[in-house]
Amino acid sequence: MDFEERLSWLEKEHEDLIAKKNEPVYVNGVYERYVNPVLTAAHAPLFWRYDLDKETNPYLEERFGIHAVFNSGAIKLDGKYVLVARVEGADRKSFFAVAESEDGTSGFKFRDRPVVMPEYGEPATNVYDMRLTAHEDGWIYGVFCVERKDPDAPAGDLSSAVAAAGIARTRDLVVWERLPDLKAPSQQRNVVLHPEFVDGKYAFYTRPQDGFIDAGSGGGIGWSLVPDITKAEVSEEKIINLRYYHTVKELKNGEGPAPIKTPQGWLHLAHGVRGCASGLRYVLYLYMTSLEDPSKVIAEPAGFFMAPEGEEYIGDVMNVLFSSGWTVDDDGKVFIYYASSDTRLHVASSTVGRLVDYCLHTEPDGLRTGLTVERLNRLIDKNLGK
Ligand code: BGC
Ligand code: BMA
Repeated sequence: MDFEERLSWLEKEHEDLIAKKNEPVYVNGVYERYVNPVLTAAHAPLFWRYDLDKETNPYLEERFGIHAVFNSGAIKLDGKYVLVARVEGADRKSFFAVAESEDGTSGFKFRDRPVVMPEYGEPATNVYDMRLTAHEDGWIYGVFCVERKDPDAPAGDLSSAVAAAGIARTRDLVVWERLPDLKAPSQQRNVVLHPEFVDGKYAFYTRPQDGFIDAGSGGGIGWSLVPDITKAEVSEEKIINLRYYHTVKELKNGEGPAPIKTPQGWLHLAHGVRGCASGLRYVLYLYMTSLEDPSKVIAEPAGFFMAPEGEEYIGDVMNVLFSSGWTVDDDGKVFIYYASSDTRLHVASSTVGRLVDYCLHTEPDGLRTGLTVERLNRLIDKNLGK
């Protein structure tokens, strides 16, 4: 293929990919997965990946490798479904890029340029997993993980890193004002801003951890009130959603996107991690907290809500589902944007009513097998009669 032929082939492939319709698959009544991913590396514009000048790139070779598009923040803005995706280059560095769609399940198209995130302090080695919160103060906040090399790592240790929560705010997802990183007594990942003031303060979901990977004594998802977001500091931190032995969140857990307010309570999507022979397994689970006290758990169904299936198992980091974004429409329709195996981004649909019903009417984990069998028998008794 000569330059022109190859270019029109590339353009056609890219257009077809973006124009692809998406269809829901009805299975368990709680949510529908859609058949096609909504964003992949191949969705990146050609002008991000190729030098399109025949003079300087006669073979039309890729000049900038895009490796993966995954964990995205999500928001409904001016009637559109807008994602702030984690885009990872072939060089393993990730950055943020905004993609928009009219219907929320197909046609996601990246804006021409990635987000230029201002630095705070020591420039970050990597940034990822932005959670968007439309706060009642009028700003849209993006809270994300900022990773820097551990300055205290012994010579030769090239993996030790320090994770902290970066905070930025915007009105349009174009211009970002970077605020100081969240000051905390421990490393932090999966920090999320609650959408409302609580006792007149900003409220953060935190995830204290002993080291860069280990949640260790961190206990679970934390909660911390912060009077001034321009000098955010975790002073008191209480654990509101704990990890337990022999559950889907034995090793680690973390808040997903900012919770959704419902008449019955705050609806939360989170991830749980357990260790197994093949490494870490990440699944998604739901829980609810009280409207009067958003730090008080009022419901948590047993086990996972979504776990990897089919091609979702396979990718750069296998056996991972991760979500940092969902949207709610005025009619209660919910789109859950979840990534599989740190490689691609998918969507599932549900409604606030169905998700709340799932939370309030699926029994909690009794934490031992005997109670699981009792729980199953209660359902069988109801269906078959005693
Ligand atoms: C990766 C993240 C991962 C974290 C902990 C980072 O370097 O970019 O995707 O969650 O390490 O494993
Ligand atoms: C993490 C997250 C994600 C990632 C996951 C699996 O700790 O913060 O970025 O999806 O690990 O690699």
